[in-house]
Amino acid sequence: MARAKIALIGAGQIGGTLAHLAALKELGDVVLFDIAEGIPQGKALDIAESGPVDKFDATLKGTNDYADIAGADVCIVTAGVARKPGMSRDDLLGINLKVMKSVGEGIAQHAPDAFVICITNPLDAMVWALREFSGLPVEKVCGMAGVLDSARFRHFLAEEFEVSVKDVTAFVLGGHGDTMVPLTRYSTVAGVPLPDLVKMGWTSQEKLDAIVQRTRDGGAEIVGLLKTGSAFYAPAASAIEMAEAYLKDQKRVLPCAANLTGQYGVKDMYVGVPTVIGAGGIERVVEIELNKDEKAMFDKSVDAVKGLVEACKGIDPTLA
Ligand code: A3D
Repeated sequence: MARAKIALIGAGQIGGTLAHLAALKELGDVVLFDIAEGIPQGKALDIAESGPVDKFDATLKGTNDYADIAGADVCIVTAGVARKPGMSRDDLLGINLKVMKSVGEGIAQHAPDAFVICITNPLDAMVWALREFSGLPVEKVCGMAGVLDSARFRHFLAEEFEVSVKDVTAFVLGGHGDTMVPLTRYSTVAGVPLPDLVKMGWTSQEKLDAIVQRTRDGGAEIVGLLKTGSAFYAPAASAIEMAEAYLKDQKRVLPCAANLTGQYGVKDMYVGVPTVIGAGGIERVVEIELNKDEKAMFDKSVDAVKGLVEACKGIDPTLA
């Protein structure tokens, strides 16, 4: 069987890391696309030259021509601008919306059968716009945020409990922003929910609340440290997990920004929810029961996403 083809639209910090991970994991042949001349070509060649050392079989090609993504099985989109200190994700809306238009059209023309994972911020609005501009089926277009937000939550919890990250599961719902909803009730250490661990004296409610807040601010914490850009290792690893679930039909249960058709009382919007990812793309949205407080937090998050989508429609009338 021929190798899968993975197109990475945007060859910046995340794009380069995605290419490296995809090659190391032998997920398929990689095409790195960017408007910046030389960057995708240079990164592709550099990674290809690591192949003999790391012993992976994958070709890597850098390009400035959309025609080279033809027939891609997966497209991961990071094209656009990243945050600098003092900027919120929402500050990127206007400029990245224009980028989503050209990317959506490029994918529609050259890789209409691909599973598309958007990473560009502000995530929930950009994935919605990318779907609108590309016209691809909603189940084939999704956004990466929940896997990353949950990974951050899991990392902080594993540190607090001094246990392996492998035994910590975490649930984060809602938009990828300050209103995201880390669900402690559905987050566990080896199946034991966090509220029970508080009762068992493993941690205090105050410490748990602080971890929840640190998770919400996880992106800003990295931006504050790096000063020249935003996180890229963990975002890339998270999108690769989603791409692998699709390519290998793993039916993984992963949180991601998915188009809702009435689930959680939301229609025609992309919001972070648990999903099943397999060969059909987003095969299912998992609708869990939320208590009153969780529902209120989720609704607040949905309202924030709604505001951004309305702002997109104001900038590009073709979206209205
Ligand atoms: P960066 O290193 O700046 O790479 C972006 C790349 O996009 C650059 O190489 C640009 O040349 C390229 N580009 C710009 N316009 C176009 C275009 N029209 N077509 C093709 N390529 C273009 O950024 P990064 O890789 O660090 O981040 C990429 C995006 O991901 C940003 O919007 C970040 O805010 C976002 N991000 C999202 C998360 C989530 O969890 C959702 C996490 C971290 C970063």
